[in-house]
Amino acid sequence: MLKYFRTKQKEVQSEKIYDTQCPFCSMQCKLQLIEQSVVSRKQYKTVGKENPTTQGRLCIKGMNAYQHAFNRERLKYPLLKVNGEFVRITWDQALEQIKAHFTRIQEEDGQNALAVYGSASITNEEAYLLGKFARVALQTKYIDYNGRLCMSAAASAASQTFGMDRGFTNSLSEVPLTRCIILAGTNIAECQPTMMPYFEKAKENGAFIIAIDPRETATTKLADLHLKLKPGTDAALANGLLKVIMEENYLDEAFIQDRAHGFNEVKDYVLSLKLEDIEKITGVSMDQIRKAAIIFGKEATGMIFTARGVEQQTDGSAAVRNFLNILIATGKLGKPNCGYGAVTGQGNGQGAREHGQKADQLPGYRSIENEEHRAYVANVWGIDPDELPRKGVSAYEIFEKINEGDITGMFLMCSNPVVSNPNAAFVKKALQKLKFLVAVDLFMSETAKLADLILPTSSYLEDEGTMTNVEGRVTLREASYPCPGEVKHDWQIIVDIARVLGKEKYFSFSSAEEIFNELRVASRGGIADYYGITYERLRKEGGILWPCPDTEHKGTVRLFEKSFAHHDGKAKMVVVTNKPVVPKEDVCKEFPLHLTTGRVMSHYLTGVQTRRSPALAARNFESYLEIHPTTAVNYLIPDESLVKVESRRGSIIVRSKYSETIRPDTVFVPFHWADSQNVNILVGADLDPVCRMPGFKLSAVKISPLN
Ligand SMILES: Nc1nc2c(c(=O)[nH]1)N[C@H]1C(S)=C(S)[C@@H](COP(=O)(O)OP(=O)(O)OC[C@H]3O[C@@H](n4cnc5c(=O)[nH]c(N)nc54)[C@H](O)[C@@H]3O)O[C@H]1N2
Ligand SMILES: Nc1nc2c(c(=O)[nH]1)N[C@H]1C(S)=C(S)[C@@H](COP(=O)(O)OP(=O)(O)OC[C@H]3O[C@@H](n4cnc5c(=O)[nH]c(N)nc54)[C@H](O)[C@@H]3O)O[C@H]1N2
Ligand code: SF4
Ligand SMILES: [Mo]
Repeated sequence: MLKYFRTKQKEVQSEKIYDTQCPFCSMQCKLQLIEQSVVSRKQYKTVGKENPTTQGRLCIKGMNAYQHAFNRERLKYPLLKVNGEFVRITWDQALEQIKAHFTRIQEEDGQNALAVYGSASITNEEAYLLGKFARVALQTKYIDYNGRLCMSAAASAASQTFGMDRGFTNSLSEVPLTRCIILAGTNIAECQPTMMPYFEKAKENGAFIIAIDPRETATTKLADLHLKLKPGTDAALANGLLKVIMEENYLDEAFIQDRAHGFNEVKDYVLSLKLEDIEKITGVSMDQIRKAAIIFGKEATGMIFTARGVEQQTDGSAAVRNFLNILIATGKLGKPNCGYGAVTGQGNGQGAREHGQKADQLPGYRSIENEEHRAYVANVWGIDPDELPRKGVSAYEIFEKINEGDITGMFLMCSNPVVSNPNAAFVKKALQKLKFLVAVDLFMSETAKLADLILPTSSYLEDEGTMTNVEGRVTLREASYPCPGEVKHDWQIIVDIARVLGKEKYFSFSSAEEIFNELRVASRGGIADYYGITYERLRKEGGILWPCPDTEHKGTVRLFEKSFAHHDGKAKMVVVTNKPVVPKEDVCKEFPLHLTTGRVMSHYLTGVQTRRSPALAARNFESYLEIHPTTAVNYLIPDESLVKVESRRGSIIVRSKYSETIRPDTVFVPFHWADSQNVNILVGADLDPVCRMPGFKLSAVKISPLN
């Protein structure tokens, strides 16, 4: 053994350590990549690093994230499509192509014929710069980003109810101390695994946990009570909970009186409902609804967490608001161990929704339709407010505009919309109509394949910048690994394009930190105020919770202790009816089953990265249909066999996977696979009327065995 150890050590000729953060979810676990040179090759190890949010923990995705970053398929040079084939070109040629095509498109089809499609997986600096690029360099109103498909329902609900949207009102450190927790449509165990210990601790401390999910998951297993609702009925279920809370008088009258508007209207509506009807709508028994409501109402402290199960619905924003109604009615906000958490998804799902990638938004969570906000940002940018475009349309609607011929060119950064958007076959067709599509990616994704020009970019190992994590904590992702080939950082690419378009003076940045310093000023005085945060402080303090208005300010741990963020300081309750404004696709004779979609632990989003990580890909190498055995037998579908799943939009083929714990009227397919396994071919194009979120979590389908 000793001998073996010695030889092993001898083999390692040198070792380098690189600090960074995991590229995947909103936990933003800090990690170190250890690169060892051995005789003939390099070997890698990943270790977690202490930080206030994840305390050095990592999940399997973080541990294996180096595998895709070093994958041979990483794009290393700009690629231009010539006669249907991609050929390598230089950066100068690529920039010339962009200049020629973007200029021609805007001359031929108008200023707004160019669209920008961004992402919440890029840094704050890049998200900020991309928004500025659309408005100042391209002067187009059409910009939106993949966070529209992710955080828009929770964001609009919190903005409307509280007057501001920071995903968590409290820091995670309070979770273990709360007495009752509702986990609604969130699968933390698979999607934010390093957050689980906070909930496990709460349970150890005696908290009662209620999970709301149509399936049993590793998360619902932690719960004391699992409300296995019919997909898409969360708003009605929340009405049921509210009704019991009101009837059993667990209301915090003083809090309602002092801190909120709209209670009486909510009360009148909720008391007019019958619990029997809610049982019918949701499929959750009256006993269970009562039990959940009474425990949540009775306990002195409580927290509610929602994620995409509740939010990715055509009434997602209303459903979230109804859960917020419960918190207000019971006074469980603005005090220790009480609060709300929208469990943010992507690595920078929080920061990327604050600094101007959204169609209607300017940096610091300012509004592009507010004259004061326009004037402030225009001044920071050194332009006339009248030059700032007005608001554009949401992510999916951009593809509708392309289809209609209003948009003819696109700059796409860090997203794979032909796999991630609803009505995927339509999205693919629309993209093929573009005169010029530029995709900036690490890999030849399914969408990059459709591009005219692909620009290679750097990964989390190489690209430094800030990321705002699930708590609203701004963190500095150090990154110093050398870029492969001719790869450039996303921010450098934006700066270079702005230069060839003659807008150099607005984009004269030579480091991420310089961009951040401008972002600080642009966000100053806004809702998401980052002014007091500096790289130096982030290095020293390990992360700062916004708002942080000046450099002496410690950051804000708990929100709404004295007042909410609306002008009068009060929260706004709202009546959420059992019947949504946009009717949902219901099951019928032809399409008799509810389909819902989501994630598995080992893959990330459209899988472009994790399908290229051998250790992760090996855990789930293909998609599947989770189905109750009784349902499967009805449709003559054996376990582990190929199934055709069809909706009104199209069909896919996936393998069956029996599960005794899913609702028999519901099937589940993850969305990490493309082509014939792309579940978004089945999902419809209806959007939430308020926030324009698609209904990813509910479609009507039929299934048949593939003989
Ligand atoms: N492993 C992994 N982790 C990830 C990601 C990933 O792709 N893979 N993605 C990251 C991103 S961007 C995001 S947004 C988050 C997403 O994190 P989550 O929202 O937690 O993940 P999902 O699996 O989409 O959905 C959560 C749960 O909602 C349930 N659900 C489905 N329909 C309904 C419904 O109508 N009502 C209710 N109450 N529940 C329902 C599903 O069964 C599922 O268990 O995860 C982040 N973390
Ligand atoms: N059916 C269904 N569909 C869904 C969902 C669902 O639950 N069900 N969830 C939705 C949600 S919550 C989300 S967040 C979306 C996400 O969906 P997408 O926006 O498509 O996200 P990704 O699959 O992460 O695509 C990111 C692309 O950018 C590349 N990339 C990675 N890092 C970088 C970088 O630093 N810079 C650049 N330029 N490129 C990079 C990756 O290789 C990949 O090709 O999907 C949505 N779609
Ligand atoms: S995927 Fe999320 S929980 Fe896992 S290591 Fe990465 S950031 Fe941490
Ligand atoms: Mo997401």
